Amino acid sequence: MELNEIIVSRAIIERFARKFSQGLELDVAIVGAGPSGLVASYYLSRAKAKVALFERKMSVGGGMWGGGMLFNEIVIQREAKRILDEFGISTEAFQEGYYTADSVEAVSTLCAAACRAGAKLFNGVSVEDLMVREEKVIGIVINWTAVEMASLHVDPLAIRAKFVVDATGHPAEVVQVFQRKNRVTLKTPLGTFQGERSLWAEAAERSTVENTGEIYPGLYVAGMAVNATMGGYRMGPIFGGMLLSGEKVARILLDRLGYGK
Ligand code: 48F
Repeated sequence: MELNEIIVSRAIIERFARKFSQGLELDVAIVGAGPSGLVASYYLSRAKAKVALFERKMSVGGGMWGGGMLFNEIVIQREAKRILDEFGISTEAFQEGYYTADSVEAVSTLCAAACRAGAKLFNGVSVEDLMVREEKVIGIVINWTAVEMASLHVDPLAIRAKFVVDATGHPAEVVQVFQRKNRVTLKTPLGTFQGERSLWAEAAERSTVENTGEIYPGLYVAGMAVNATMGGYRMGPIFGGMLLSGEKVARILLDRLGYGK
């Protein structure tokens, strides 16, 4: 077979354009492809919701690759083991209620499952703002991370979504930019972005799941962004709460979208 470089270029351009233009109007736009975003996108896509994930970095997985302090093993508590089982990720019992998993196997399997379920993943794309109408979030504003890094003055593009999920982890970047620009009242204890507290694994794992949900009409939080937004604690390298939070936000949104009814 004789290779033609222009066909290679055209194939990339046309296929990407098709994928991108099909993603301009979504049921759910998820910002951040860490564990909570990946899990949420898997459950939503599996139920046939139209979902895309937008990830600033080239690689997905967020803080999961590095386990704890670059020791690439993660810990999951009993309550979340069933999720790893469902994805077919191997776990090993450590002691009563505690399980470990290889972080590379965990991230790569979550990602493959989300893509195969139909989630579209746009890496190297940063969400810099939200699209609003009156008192509701109706989409996201995106640009290439390369544009952001080079501080180029390039206008972004907009994606419409029935629901937006901030799964950006510790910075809860989407919630923060939204509040800064619009001075809105959020569904937090003080109505504003609270910021995360220091390490308390047990309390943090509980509250990250409990408080997963809508923070403003159309805008949801999942994963560590929940605790950052609500003033919860950080949990360190235990990942059950991230998986359960991703599952919970998917369940809430499927209900709101009317899937499975
Ligand atoms: O931080 P991250 O893994 O979020 P998570 O799903 O999980 C948190 C844990 O990794 C860990 C923890 C629990 O053990 O505390 O930190 O809550 O993944 C967040 C992803 O969002 C991307 C970022 O690059 C990362 O991969 N991200 C952040 N801001 C943006 C973004 C943005 N504005 N646009 C696109 N992606």
